[in-house]
Order: sequence, then C-alpha cells, then structure tokens
Amino acid sequence: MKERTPLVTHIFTADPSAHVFNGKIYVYPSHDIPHDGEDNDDGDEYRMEDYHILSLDNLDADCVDNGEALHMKNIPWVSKQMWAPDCAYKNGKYYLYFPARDKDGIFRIGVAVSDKPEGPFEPEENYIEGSYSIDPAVLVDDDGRSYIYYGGLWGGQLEMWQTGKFDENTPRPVGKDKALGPMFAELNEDMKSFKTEPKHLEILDENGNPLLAEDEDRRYFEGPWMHKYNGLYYLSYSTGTTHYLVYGTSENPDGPFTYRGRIMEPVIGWTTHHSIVEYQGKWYLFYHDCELSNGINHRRCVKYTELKYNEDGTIQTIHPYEQ
Ligand code: FUB
Repeated sequence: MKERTPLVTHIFTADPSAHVFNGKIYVYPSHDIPHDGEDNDDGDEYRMEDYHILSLDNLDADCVDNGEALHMKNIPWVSKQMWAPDCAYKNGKYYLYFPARDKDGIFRIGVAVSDKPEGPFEPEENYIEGSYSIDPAVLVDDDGRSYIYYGGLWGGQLEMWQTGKFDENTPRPVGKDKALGPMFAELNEDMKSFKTEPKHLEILDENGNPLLAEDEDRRYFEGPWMHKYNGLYYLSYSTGTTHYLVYGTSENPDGPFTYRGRIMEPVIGWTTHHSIVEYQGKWYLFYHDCELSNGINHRRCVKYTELKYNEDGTIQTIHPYEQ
C-alpha cells in the first residue's frame, strides 16, 4: 500500500483509528455517504450509517474492506450520524466505540463487542451511561487500565454540556475564556462503563497557562488520540477551524498536557482527523483528506504516512503534499 494514497477507493472513508492486532494493521474509519446536501457548522453533511473495518496484512499488501461490521439499524438507541469510531482489545474481546445521535438528537457514545477485530460487532442496548459528544479514542495502558478520550466542539456538542446538563443555548467559550479540553474517563474492567466521573483535560501553554479559546492554532477542537512514546503520554487532536493536527504531552494519562507542536499541516477538506500507531518498529500517522472527491468535505479518503520523532521526543511536522 503506497503512502499518502487512499487506502480504498470503492467507498469514502474518514476518521481512521489504526491498531495492530495479531500482527496485522486494522483501521476503524467512518464510512462517508455521498449526497448533494449542503455543508453547515453542525456537520449535518456527515450522514454515516455504518462501519466497514479495513485491514492490511502488512504495509506492502493491498487494503482489504472486511464488509459491514455494524449498522445503525441494529442499534436501538441510535437515530443518525455514526461518526468517528475507535476499537480496543481487552481480555479476548474487541470493543468498538462509536458516537451517534440518540433519539433526541444528542450525541452519545456507544460500545459494540466482537470476538474478531474486523467484527461483526454486537451493540449494547444503550449508550455508555453518562456519555455525550463525539470522537471516542481508547487507550489500554501497559498496566491494563483503560482510558477513554472524547469530545468535539460545534456539531460535536461539547460546549452544550458546560453546565453538566445538555443545553443548546450554552454560550461557547470565546476570546480570553479558557478553551474546553477533551473529556477523559477511566473505563471499568467490562470496557462498557465509566469507572470515573468524566472530566475535561487541561492543555497548557509553555508557561503553564491553560490554552485560551481565541488560540485557535493550538486549542482543542475534536478528534483526540492517545499514544505512548518512551513512557510519555501524547494527546493529539484537531484544531478544527484552523485545520491542524497538534499534540501535547504529559507524564500522566489524565494530564495536565503541555502543548508541544504541530503534527500535520492542513489537508484538502475542512476536517482533519488522525491516529498514530507503531508497526514493526516504525511509527505511522493515519489520516484523511478529500483528494478522492476533489475537495467535497463529506467524501473523504483514509491515507497513512510515516511519522518521525526527534531525539527530544518532539514530532516532526508532516506536510501532507510534499514528500
Ligand atoms: O466524521 C464526522 C466528524 O468529522 C468527526 O467526528 C470529526 O472528528 C470530523 O472528522
């Protein structure tokens, strides 16, 4: 599979969460549905209904589409918009985490379980109690504890929960207001429920001050990912309105994180969303852009490229269209 080319072209794919399971690379993407509707700030153009899991036997192999792994018609609580998923392995089972709108139009996070990394996945009857917003990413840490990171601004509804209850009229943080960090919770051993009360993560600047809402080049917007490199926790995410992939690091899975830099410059298309995975001693960034559709925001394609660290643990910035 050539770097920086679409993994598959027969369907539109986005939001790739890549993992190595049983020596193979599995990619858990969103499945974009083409239509002619308008874009808006709520992301109504992202009308996904199901998930197809992709896999690569190795990086020289062609990418395989393993077919439909989960469809919203089989999930009792879902009304629409099956957005960016992730998968985690624990105690012999694979857990697919996914956001979708419930019957009241509120984004929640669900779980579905399988014996195989490619599914099919059996959904739980209801969403994770206490969950809201979008873009779950799960880290099973070296000591076996599992953590979930999630949340997205604007259409992802994160600002609407600032009072602890869903309120569409809650003002968004602006200007010198502290920016909202992504949500964090530890998962129970069952991988289907929160063990700790979800909380916002702190992302600090070089002086130890929280990033501000006006700092759109660095503040959190959506698409969190967590990986560990040399024992340090790397929280990476999209800055949304400014279209960067950026990261911060911490000694702890729940921060505070210090902003460290940019992972990737903007891609073709409004959204940018990624994952980072180690495979056979090298590190790779999986991401999407809209090259396959010549720039139509909701018709995206998943790609990968190598990611390199400097000696001091910082990540070298990737320019997606320069080799
Ligand atoms: O794919 C729908 C949404 O677009 C995702 O949840 C966001 O991260 C953005 O990629």
